[in-house]
Amino acid sequence: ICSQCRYSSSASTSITIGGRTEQTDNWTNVTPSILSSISRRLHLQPDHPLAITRTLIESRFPGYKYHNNLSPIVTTAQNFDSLGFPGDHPGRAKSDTYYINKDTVLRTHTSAHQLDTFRANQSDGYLIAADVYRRDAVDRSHYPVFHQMEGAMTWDRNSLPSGTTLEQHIWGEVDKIPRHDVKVEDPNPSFHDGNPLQADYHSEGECKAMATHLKRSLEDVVVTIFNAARDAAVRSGDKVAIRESQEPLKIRWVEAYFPFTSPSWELEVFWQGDWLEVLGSGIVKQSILNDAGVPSRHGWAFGLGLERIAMLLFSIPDIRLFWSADNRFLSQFSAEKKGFTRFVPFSKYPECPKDVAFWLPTPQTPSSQQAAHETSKPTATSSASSAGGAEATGSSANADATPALFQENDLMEIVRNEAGADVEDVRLTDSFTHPKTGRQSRCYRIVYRSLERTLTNVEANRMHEGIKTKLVEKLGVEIR
Ligand code: FA5
Ligand code: MG
Repeated sequence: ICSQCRYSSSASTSITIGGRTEQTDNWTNVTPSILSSISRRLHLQPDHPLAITRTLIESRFPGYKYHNNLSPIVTTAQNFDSLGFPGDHPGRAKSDTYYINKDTVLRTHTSAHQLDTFRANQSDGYLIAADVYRRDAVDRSHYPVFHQMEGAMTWDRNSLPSGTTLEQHIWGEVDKIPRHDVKVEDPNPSFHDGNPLQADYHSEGECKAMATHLKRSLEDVVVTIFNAARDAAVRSGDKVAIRESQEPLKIRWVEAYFPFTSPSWELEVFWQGDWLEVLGSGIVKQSILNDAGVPSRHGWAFGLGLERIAMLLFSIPDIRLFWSADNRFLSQFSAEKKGFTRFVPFSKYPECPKDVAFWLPTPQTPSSQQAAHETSKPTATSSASSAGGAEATGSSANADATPALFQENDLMEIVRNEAGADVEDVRLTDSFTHPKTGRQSRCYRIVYRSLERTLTNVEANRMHEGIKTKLVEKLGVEIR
């Protein structure tokens, strides 16, 4: 039984989380370690890098209302239906989302609160910072719990300053956003058939004005973060860091798709030689504002990954570090410090890679399939599979013709349960089908490395054996 949440995986039919009791059923797939993250509230710990990042972003949206205390336990209606996710969207699958029961999930994104926040109609603009939960890959930029900041701005067509149209009013607001001398690529048309204007509700001019207000607001955030990171590099005196920080900032808008915005875009930043996606955004679907009882409001929304931004800002190399209770990590950050500091890695402990190869269970009878994976789902493709809408999950064993009964995320979950933060990376290294028997084989490389100490080979072996045992027990694979 987990002391944090009084969760017992065996006979119990309910879970108590923070004083709230929820029934469990055959959809339940939350684990004690996931539930124990709920009480951490990293984005609210004053000197934590995620809280410092949150505060910096909030400072670029003066006058917005900030919500930082919303419960992560939401209904499937809030997380999916209210946002127009179709019933068969892969993000709803048990392999991607943590279910408490059939109707209750740990939010997979802060957009779960959009409808309620619009309905409360307390302000034109709002920000929501919160922990979100996704069954996902294991590597240095993915963790099953991370933090998002949602932002939205809407304007009420019925209460504009007299004598101005909605379009004129928004362009006036655009002029108030600080402009920066930075290279922004934005090659796509504002809208087109694949990413259409909501022509029943907005004119082209209104859509362009809202889109420009959205893009300028977020460019301002990214530039602010980069300037802070640059100052930190200079202050650190580290020559390599200083040289890297002098590279001109490059950002670009790429087209995206979300069920709850149209048109939609993602913002990417060129960082350490590659384009890094930092947020998704778009013009709010009018159906949501109508359902929220504010049909005369129109506007935009975005959702960004706070860890991604904090990793840029502080040069934090591994997402697991945010969860560290080690003082060598925590003591490096302070909300009081004037300016930001670069993270100085306290040590790099040796890695310990180990492979596990196995045969996938052969799809025989429907009942054996049922045992391995209780709900069938459309096989996730590597893009558009995540619960938020569009974050690609990278190399996924499910992208090929793998039978639905082996879900790569189930393996990831077993690794996390057995080895927790001592695993840095899990990667598919080999995959083949036996020419005669047709059986499918997979080989994964699991890299064990603690951020806080040197793991002994005996310890790594123990974790590895534990993982193998659970793979056989829970997924029905046969170790090769
Ligand atoms: C969403 O979650 C949408 N709700 C964003 C949105 C809001 C769009 C409002 C439109 C309007 P996405 O799944 O792409 O989208 O996630 C948003 C951001 O969260 C990503 O750009 C990335 O920065 C971050 N993110 C996604 N998955 C992870 C992860 N596993 N670990 C860390 N950060 C992640
Ligand atoms: Mg995305």
